[in-house]
Amino acid sequence: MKRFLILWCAGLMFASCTDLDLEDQTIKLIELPGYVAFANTGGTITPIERTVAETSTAVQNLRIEVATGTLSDVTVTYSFSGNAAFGTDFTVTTPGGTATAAGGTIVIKRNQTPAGTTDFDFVNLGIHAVADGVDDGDKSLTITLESAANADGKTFAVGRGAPGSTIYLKSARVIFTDVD
Ligand SMILES: [Ca+2]
Ligand SMILES: [Ca+2]
Repeated sequence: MKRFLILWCAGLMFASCTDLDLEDQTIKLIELPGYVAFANTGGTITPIERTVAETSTAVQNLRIEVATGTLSDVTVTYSFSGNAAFGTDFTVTTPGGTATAAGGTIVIKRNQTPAGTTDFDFVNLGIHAVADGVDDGDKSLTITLESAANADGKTFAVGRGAPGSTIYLKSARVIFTDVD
């Protein structure tokens, strides 16, 4: 009987020692309220604006970031507007996402943290100018962040600012100057 009791106690200790599931111990992992926005590196202008010759081969990388970081990948939905035509005046690189003439999606992977920071996760939306050989005038493209949610179902505000006040860094504008 004594041996049985010792074994029973040992079993109980084993069970409690291996119960390291944080949720069961009423410790909940939650994410801080966050937002997804364009990074405004080195400037104060909002919306971000870039001007590029339509013959330029330099990729315009527009950084989209989650300033608070994220516990899972964030899918960001964006739209295009303006008179620059997708495929004719520009193309885009959207890691993990899609692109059509109306816009698409791009994915901010978890743990894409720039050097010197601790919480940021980000992705670059690459804008490529297209040389068309046609006198078509300057063209304007506005990329607007529409919504964002991570793989855990958490939604993020788009743009920076309190609801009801000015929302910053929700859109970016690229001007393609005609060279023909
Ligand atoms: Ca053009
Ligand atoms: Ca042209």
